[in-house]
Amino acid sequence: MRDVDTDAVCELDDARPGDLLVIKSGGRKAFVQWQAAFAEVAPGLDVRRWGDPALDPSAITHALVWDPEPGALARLPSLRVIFGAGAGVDAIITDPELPLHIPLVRMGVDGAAQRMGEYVCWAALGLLRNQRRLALSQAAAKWDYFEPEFTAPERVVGIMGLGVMGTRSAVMLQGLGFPVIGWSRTEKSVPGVRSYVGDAGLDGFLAAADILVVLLPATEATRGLIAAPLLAKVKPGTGLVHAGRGTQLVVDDVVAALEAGQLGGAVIDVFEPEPLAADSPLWAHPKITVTPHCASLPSRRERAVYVADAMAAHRRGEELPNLYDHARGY
Ligand code: NDP
Ligand code: OXD
Repeated sequence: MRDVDTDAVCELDDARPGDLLVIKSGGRKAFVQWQAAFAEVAPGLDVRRWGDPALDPSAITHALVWDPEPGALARLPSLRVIFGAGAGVDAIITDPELPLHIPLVRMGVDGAAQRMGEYVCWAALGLLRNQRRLALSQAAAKWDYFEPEFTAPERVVGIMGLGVMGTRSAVMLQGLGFPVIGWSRTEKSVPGVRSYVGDAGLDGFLAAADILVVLLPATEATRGLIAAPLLAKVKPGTGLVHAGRGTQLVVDDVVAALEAGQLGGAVIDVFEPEPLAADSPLWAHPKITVTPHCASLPSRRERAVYVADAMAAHRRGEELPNLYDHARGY
């Protein structure tokens, strides 16, 4: 990942005349913020709203999108690069007509990993100190004195997905005193973090963790992974922090595991579908903290710098950063 300087203004001298970026991320209000961010960091760039009726589709060279309508990207004949508005691009790659020959860049802003690390540390400490119980007691004006059972050095955090988000979270958790282990598809060497690999390493990993943190991408292999068979293998009372994707979680199984005490508590940021329905039982569950897919949301300005910087590098013939790999699925 590139270490983006968010104070930088991109080099515009080499802006290719005719570059035109369309944006579909966050709706109309957000578009105004995107426009302001690009006007500041890349004032030479023509930035338009996705679906602008005045726009000739053949003029569009770049697209920055979260969830384009299926087939829409395939109808842009001059498109050179697709930028995902987030690190996870599952709402883009599910398009059956996605033009596979066009590079798809995942958002790789440095501040995103920092924010995710903060969220994971907050959630792990919240589970350690039973934050949900404290919040419910406060709401009921109840002086519910209890002593936390463990300190951070006594709880092993197991991170599922030791990529950009997982690695930074591991380092930050270690800073709080948590021992950390990780599970990934290929072996990793993060200082102090034992690496468990693939199917063969999963059971040992699950048996060693006291708090599970899910930071996996949405792929066929990870769909429905956090379900009864996996939850049967964790230690009784394990904490769950889920910030990967909602498709990975079988909600009924998680609730059953919480009720049986197999899980001690959960902090969940991502759901399928989003937003989480108002009548979902998860909202009021006494062992679940719900957050609205806000674990890591870098500012539009940071993301505008990243995109403009990548566009400038591409024009100079350099490689695009953080490319989505269609074979791997992330
Ligand atoms: P990376 O691609 O950097 O890392 C993904 C990690 O998952 C890698 O370590 C990879 O292993 C591992 N992995 C993938 N598939 C498997 C598998 N089948 N079995 C075991 N390990 C697997 O992604 P990021 O860290 O940038 O982001 C991860 C995900 O986090 C995103 O896809 C998104 O879903 C979610 N996210 C959520 C946010 C939020 O606000 N809630 C914000 C940002 C991201 P290997 O390295 O060996 O290939
Ligand atoms: C995500 C993101 O992928 O916000 O969830 O980056």
